[in-house]
Amino acid sequence: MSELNTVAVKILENGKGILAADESTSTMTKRLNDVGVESNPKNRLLFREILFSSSSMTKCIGGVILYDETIRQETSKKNKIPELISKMGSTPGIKVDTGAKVLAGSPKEKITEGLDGLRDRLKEYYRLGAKFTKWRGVYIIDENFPSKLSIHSNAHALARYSSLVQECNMVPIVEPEVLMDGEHSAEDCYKKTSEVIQKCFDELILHKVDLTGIILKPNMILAGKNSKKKISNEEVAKLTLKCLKDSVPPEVPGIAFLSGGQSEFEATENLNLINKFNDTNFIMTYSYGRALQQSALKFWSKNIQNIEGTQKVFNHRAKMNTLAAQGKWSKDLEI
Ligand code: 5MM
Repeated sequence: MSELNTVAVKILENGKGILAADESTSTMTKRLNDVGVESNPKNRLLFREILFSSSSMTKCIGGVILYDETIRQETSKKNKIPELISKMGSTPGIKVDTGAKVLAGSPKEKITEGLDGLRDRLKEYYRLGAKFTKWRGVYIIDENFPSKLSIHSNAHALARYSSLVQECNMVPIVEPEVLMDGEHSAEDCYKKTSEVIQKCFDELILHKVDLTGIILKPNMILAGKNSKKKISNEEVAKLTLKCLKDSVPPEVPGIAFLSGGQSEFEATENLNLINKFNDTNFIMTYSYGRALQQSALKFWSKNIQNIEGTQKVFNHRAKMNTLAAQGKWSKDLEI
């Protein structure tokens, strides 16, 4: 197997998952302001360093996605952040897109930017210690959306990004996120997500991306946030598996779901059921941002010097998700 496949599998194997700590400064500012903490480089680093030095980094978190600001920061003990992550037994990664902007030609939709100058930025991130990268395309669901234009242009960007990343010896995380916002049914989410993922793979193949050396980061198949027709967690798991079985080529080693606005509990429960029913060869695990950090952030905001207490809350969430990634989680393990 290729070197990239070895890296991808190491990040995802044995129930390990990914901590998505790649919030851009504006998103992180919103998260911190929501819990009453001032957003400045020192506080952003403080919270993240607490997570990156917790014991679950060794046992549960196979990889951490960083943001440009964080990969350049030093810890309180003067270690580089990627060094801390590697020392804890995990793998440092980096978000390399520069955000989703209005899509010309379909202004209600977004296209992710960041291809200009990417080859040089990748070389720098590699030197800084990154072993994998992330790029997120976003899609909305409505009667006429996602449009063909959005599906095509985002898939094209994800494929161009992926081939540049592999050229630079890193594993690309391919993240096509079909958003949960709206009133759509789970059936709509299933149809649109399948179309989006299939188009991504058409483009990845066209761009000669080695599919054994990527990680797919999709949404689960869920009814829209404001849908009147909710489905059970079992149905979520079964529809998600059906969608991925039919759309993802078998060479892909692993799938790491985003949480997409689900509660921490829901994201864990759904992942657990997906793994209980998993009849594929894909590793199915997590790459959660909000669903791994919410409780820890809330706890930390009450006393930002309480490192141990915050780590305990984070370790619990990471452990629950690592159990779910093996289909071994149950409700009574929650505290
Ligand atoms: C951690 O949040 C990332 C988004 O940051 P920006 O919007 O500020 O660029 C995001 O890409 C994240 O990695 C995924 O959406 C998964 O996060 P969730 O919270 O959906 O699990």
